[in-house]
Amino acid sequence: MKQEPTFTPTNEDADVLERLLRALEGDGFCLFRQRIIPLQVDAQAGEHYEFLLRLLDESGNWIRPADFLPAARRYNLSSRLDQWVVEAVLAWLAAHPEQTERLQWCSINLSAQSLADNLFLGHVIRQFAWSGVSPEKVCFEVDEIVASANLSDTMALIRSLKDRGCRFALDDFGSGLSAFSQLRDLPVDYLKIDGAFVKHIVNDPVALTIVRSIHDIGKVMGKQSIAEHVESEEVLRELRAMGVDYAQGYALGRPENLARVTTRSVKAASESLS
Ligand code: G
Ligand code: MN
Repeated sequence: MKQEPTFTPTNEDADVLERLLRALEGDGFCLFRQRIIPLQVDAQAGEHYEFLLRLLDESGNWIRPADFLPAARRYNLSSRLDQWVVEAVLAWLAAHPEQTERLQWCSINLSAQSLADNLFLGHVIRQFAWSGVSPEKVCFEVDEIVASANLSDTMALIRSLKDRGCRFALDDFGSGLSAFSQLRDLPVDYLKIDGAFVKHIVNDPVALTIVRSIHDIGKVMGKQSIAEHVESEEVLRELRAMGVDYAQGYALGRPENLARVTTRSVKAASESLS
C-alpha cells in the first residue's frame, strides 16, 4: 500500500512554534511601521504607513515575517496572528489620537487563512467597535497570489469590510503574474507593485515596462499604484515621472519600531478606553 507522506516537524519548526505561541499569549511580537509617500501633487493629504510584524528571537534579534509565517501557516496560526495584529494596531491608534488624526490610512497585511476564516470578519468588526477607530483609517493588503487562489473568499471579505469604510490593496502585484482579467473584478483601491520589479527599473527595460504596465492598467481600472522597495533616488524619480501614485522603501524610510506593543500594553490600552 502506498504510504501517505507524513509531516515531521523539524527542531527549528518546534522552536518557531513555541515562540509564536508565546508571542500570541503575551510577549514577543512587535509592530514596526514604514512610511508610504505620495508622489503626485494631487495626492490626498495625510500620512500613510504600513504596519509590519516582527518576532523577537532568544538573542533579542527581530525575525521577519518571511521567516516565521511559513511555520504559522503550517500550524494554522496565521489567522490568530492576523487578529493579534489588527488588535494591536487598533489599540495603538486609539492610544495615539494625535497621530491617528494625521493619518489618512495605514495598511495591515492579511494571510490566506484569514480570508477563509468565518470568525475573522467578526473579530475585525468587534475590534473597530471596541477601539473607536474609524474603519476608513485602515487599508488591508492581500497578496496577489493569495487573492487569485481564493477569489470568492477574498471578494466576500473585501465587500464586507469596504461596506464599513475600509480600503484594500493587492500586495506584491505582478509577482504571481495572475491574469488581470481574473483580478479585475476585485474592488481593491490600490495595486502595490512588486518590489522585485521596482528595484530594477533603472537598469532593466523589462522591469520598467512591467511596472509601467501595472500602473497604466491599474489607472484604467480606477486603482492607484504604490511602488514597493524603492531603494534609490533614481528609481523614485522614474516612478514619479511615470505617474505612480505612492512609493515605499528604504530610500523613503526604513521600518521603525513602534516601541513594544505587547498583549499587555494592548490590554492596558483597552482598560484605559473602557
Ligand atoms: O510583502 P510585503 O510587501 O508586505 O513585505 C514588506 C517587507 O518588505 C517588510 O518586511 C519590509 O521590511 C521589507 N521592505 C520594506 N522596504 C524595503 C526595501 O526598500 N527593500 C527591501 N529589500 N525590503 C523592503
Ligand atoms: Mn504588504
